[in-house]
Amino acid sequence: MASPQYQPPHSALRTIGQQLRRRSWAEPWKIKMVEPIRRTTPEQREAALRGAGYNTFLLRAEDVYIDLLTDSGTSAMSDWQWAGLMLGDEAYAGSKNYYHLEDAVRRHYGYKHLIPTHQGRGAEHILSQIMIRPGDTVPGNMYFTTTRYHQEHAGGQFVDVIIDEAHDPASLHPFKGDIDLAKLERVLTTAKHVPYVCLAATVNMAGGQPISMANVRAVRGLCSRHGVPVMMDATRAVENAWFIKSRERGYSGKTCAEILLELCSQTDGCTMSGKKDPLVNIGGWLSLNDDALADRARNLVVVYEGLHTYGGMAGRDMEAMARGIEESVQDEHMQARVGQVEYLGELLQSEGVPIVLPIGGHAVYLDARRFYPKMAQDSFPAQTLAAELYLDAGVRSMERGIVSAGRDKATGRHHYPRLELVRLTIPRRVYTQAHMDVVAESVVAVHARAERPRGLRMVYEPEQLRFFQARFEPLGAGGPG
Ligand code: P71
Repeated sequence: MASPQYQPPHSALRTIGQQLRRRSWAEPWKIKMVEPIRRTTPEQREAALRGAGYNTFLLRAEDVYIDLLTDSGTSAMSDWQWAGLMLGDEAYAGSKNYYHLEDAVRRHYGYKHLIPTHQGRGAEHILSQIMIRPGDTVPGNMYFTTTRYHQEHAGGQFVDVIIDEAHDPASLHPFKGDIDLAKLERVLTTAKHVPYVCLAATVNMAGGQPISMANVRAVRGLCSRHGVPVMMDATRAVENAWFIKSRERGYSGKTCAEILLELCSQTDGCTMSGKKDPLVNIGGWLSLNDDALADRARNLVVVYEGLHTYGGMAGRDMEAMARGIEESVQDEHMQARVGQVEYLGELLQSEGVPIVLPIGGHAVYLDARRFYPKMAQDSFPAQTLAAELYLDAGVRSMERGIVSAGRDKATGRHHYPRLELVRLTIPRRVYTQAHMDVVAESVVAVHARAERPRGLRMVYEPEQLRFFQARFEPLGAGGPG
């Protein structure tokens, strides 16, 4: 566990007034069912980490105490969603649950066509296959691993057009997800062919940072002048809507649901991982407004996912997602969800832990470069930090740095991203404030002994999306383990 002299700072630091204000952020639910978790000993964690090749993806979940690997598919469903599971119609074709989902997507996201998929990357695959031709350029506000993979797999080349502030973990820009319009215009005027602009809301790899409505409108205007469609990665668009509501002039009086519809109205379609905002454990979809494109997507979905009225999901999964969408757009839910992430971030910030600012929507990102300023990037500082965190108290996090960035396809050399981060990702409706306090304690303890680890070397590297299965060994004495 964390060092004994450390005291959680929040009670001492917050005035009573601030604490009272916190009360209005209490979760709009109570807990009906619990899932036991267990603490482990340092020896057990050391053995588990060694067995996992110092890669948190390769740990057994039962060896983890507090699991902040991802917010993907880890949400707790409501009783209304669980009741919906019992109403699953498992007909092969035309299940009523598909129509419920279609209705929920149309009402809250506003797109005309719904093509269900097993999860987000299924939608990315189909969108990339129907729109990208070899030699195309696809601009986007920072890459995401699976998104870029499918764009490249279809023969396209991803170009990052996010504002420079997004690459600076200390910049306080309120909308670090924004697209740099000059960068985008340059791509639109010089590239041979741009099939669409990929617009993520929020931007995961930048730290869960939102894009502003003003920027989305400007991107829309620019793309329309060039005749290029805009496709949104809407995986966390409701969280993005919450940030627009709380930060952008003119939006405080609108609901998240209204803002979400406005956001989507500026785009021509979306890919969606239902495992995030929509509060389910599996599922996704592709939405399109164009009839002909939607037909092509439906032709492909039957090859890779399943019939166009289930796309890899069971009827019950679609019902749970339709209901999850309804719950996810409620302001009270979003306030508690983003508020919990902010709570953890503020605890860490008050203890001088280097994190990405502003605090993001789904996670707090630790800045591994500032944890380990002397460690070379090819000794994998963020991977090392994730390993150290697991060793300290059994908290599982995810590397989002050089390992995730992979290698340049042409040169075979590592991509060297400016951001070398570890993500503490908060599942929705799963952990309490006390869990967040324990996590903060552990991070502070690891930060206090930051001079110890020497880094890691990669001893096994998979060809695709290497971060999932790569294995490491500690470098020299004092490394993790
Ligand atoms: C996350 C995930 C899940 C993940 C994916 C790849 C590596 C590690 C973890 C998935 C996303 C996402 C965005 C913005 C598309 C997907 C793919 N995120 N866009 O953050 O965040 O969706 O997992 O349902 O296929 O842990 P999928």
